[in-house]
Amino acid sequence: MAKSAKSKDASMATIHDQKMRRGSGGELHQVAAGETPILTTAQGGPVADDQSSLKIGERGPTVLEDFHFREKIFHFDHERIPERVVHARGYGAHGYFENYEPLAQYTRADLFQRRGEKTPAFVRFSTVAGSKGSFDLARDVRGFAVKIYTREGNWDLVGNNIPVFFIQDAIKFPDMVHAVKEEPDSAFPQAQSAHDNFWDFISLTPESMHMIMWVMSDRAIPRSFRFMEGFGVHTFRMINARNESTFVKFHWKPKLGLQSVAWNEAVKINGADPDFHRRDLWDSIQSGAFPEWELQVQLFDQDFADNFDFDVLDPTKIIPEEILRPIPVGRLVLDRMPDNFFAETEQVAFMTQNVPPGIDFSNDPLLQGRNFSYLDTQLKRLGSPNFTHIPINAPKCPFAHFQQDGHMAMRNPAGRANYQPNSWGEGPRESPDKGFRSFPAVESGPKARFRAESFADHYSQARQFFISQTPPEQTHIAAALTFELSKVKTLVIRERVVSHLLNIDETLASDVATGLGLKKMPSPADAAMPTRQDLDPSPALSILTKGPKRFEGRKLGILLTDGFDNKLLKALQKALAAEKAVFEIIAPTIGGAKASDGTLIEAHQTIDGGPSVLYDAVAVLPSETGVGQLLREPGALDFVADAFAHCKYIGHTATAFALFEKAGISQDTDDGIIGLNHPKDVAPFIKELGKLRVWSREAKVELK
Ligand code: HDE
Repeated sequence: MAKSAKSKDASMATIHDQKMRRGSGGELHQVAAGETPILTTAQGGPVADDQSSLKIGERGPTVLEDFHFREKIFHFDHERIPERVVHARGYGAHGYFENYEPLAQYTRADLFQRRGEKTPAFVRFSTVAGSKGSFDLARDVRGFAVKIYTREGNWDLVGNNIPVFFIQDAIKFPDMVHAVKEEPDSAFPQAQSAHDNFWDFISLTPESMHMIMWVMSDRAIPRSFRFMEGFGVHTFRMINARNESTFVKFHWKPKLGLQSVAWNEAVKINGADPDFHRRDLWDSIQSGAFPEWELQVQLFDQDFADNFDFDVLDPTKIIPEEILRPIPVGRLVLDRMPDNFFAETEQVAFMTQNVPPGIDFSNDPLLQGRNFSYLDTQLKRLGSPNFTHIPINAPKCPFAHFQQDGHMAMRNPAGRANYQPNSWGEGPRESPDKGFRSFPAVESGPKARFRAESFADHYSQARQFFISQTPPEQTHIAAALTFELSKVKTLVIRERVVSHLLNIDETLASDVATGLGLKKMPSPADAAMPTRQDLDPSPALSILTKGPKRFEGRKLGILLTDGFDNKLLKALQKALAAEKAVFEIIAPTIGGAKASDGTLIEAHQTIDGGPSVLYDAVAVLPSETGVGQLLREPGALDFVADAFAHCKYIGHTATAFALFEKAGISQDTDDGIIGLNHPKDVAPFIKELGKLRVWSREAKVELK
């Protein structure tokens, strides 16, 4: 009693010399100088006792009068808002977009007018199918949604890490999403497309075949958000001050190159660290290694559109970069994590229809449908038409309108006039000059439910994607299809998918059919149009040809035991720092390992907590005696066996041989197993690491 009375007195005494601190939601907390802030109710009333509810007698009933208890529980009961119908699991960060050169020739959008100008931005990356608490490394498309707070309002470029989509018309979206989500009767599988409903829908939807090639490729299991491309997908328009339109496709190119993981690795990462992608973004931004992407645009006119092989309004098609070179126009840098996940990342509301003057839509039927859906979904999720009052969604430029009232209205316009025109000389008026004007495209035609004839080719670009991949990437696509279809229980669905693959690539179809143990090859699916065989491979579609060549931004896992060579470790750490790469020490105990010179190095992970799937490459540096301990640890055997099977570079001391032998690894398999016995061995090892994987090992992996 005496104690709480004292703290209350203190709050009253210092009420005049408070420092005010603004929380992430914008509210003011009272912080008495040099003192812990006082806990209050949401009404600001100071709380004396937050440990026990108000009762009649020590063992008596709780009373309704306890307003602090009731407010606290009431608020807790209402903490959840509906998760996003799709893209529920996501992670966001703040940053900025920096414009390279004025783009006035193509667009009047203000953010593109001045060289070197920085505009604040917020990005949310996501998976599509899983719920909010699902794991990060699902085989799935990744959302890449960018909100740029321009001086002319927010521009949301709500893209994905894959430049095409499953369907051609928004009216199919609910079917597509229902099919991929957990099945409605059993409520599983979670965050996985490997089930009957998904493949049933796909096998009956030939327009999805190009997208299927992408989601069965390694693009769908990225190593990090930092190493993915982003795409606006649809054709948009840029409109200049003379009201001239140029078609545009938007691309985000990661500065550190593209990188994905192996499927077997992804499955294990999900167990070892379900937050693998979140943690990666958090760690890199917190350590000052700010992720960066270049914005590139493919610009084209009506003439190009009319002569291109496919319809530029069809979101299941790309324009290969070799045909139309993307032009760099700026860069996006992420340099700050949100103060609060819920306030910012969960409540951020992206909307495709948020475009500034100078950016406009095309008639892509998917984009047109999205422009309805995103506004609608915000009302459901955020519960009020005033969701733009939430700081993360509010424009950062001046804004003025006559919208008023509604739930949670934070900022009603002041003054008498709440309409216009008015005679009071108050309030904003529209500006024909500065305001958004839609491009006056001329449209005509009968009213009907159309699917354009020009959208009918479903296989040619699927084939082009497949033949553009390197052999290991092609193997991964076949393996992914085999894996997914092996989870499909209905034989006819498996056969139907193979019948589509026959229209894409015969070898792919026969590899999958063999993998599935199909008794006989089905006939090719009926195709609205024959598959074109004359499209050239597009090397830009391969991840491996866009690799980083450097180890920058990557992580080495260093497995140590007592008695390790500290000089070697120091040389390794120095070289990694020079490469701007990071490392973690893995040791039998979290207390660390003692070097032969007596130095104690703390561990970041124990062997079970830091399996090699969490690292881009590994170094195994046990001492002569320490290796004996590793031989008894199943986790240590998995550490090296997985690193080997996942084609990673493995640096090692000669003392590690015994471990390799027990794990069934033959050291002379390839050049990716590199001796690290002396500090001078470090430089060549680090140089090799830039290649990231020895994919040629994949065919040879044989764990004895
Ligand atoms: Fe979305 N999508 N989508 N989508 N989408 C949503 O909006 C929708 C599509 C994408 O991090 C929803 O706020 C329709 C393509 C991202 O908050 C919803 C169609 C692309 C995000 C919605 C599509 C995307 C969403 C759910 C078919 C890549 C997450 C919650 C016409 C270009 C944004 C929400 C974030 C989210 C509708 C197809 C990207 C329901 C109707 C194609 C990155 O409004």
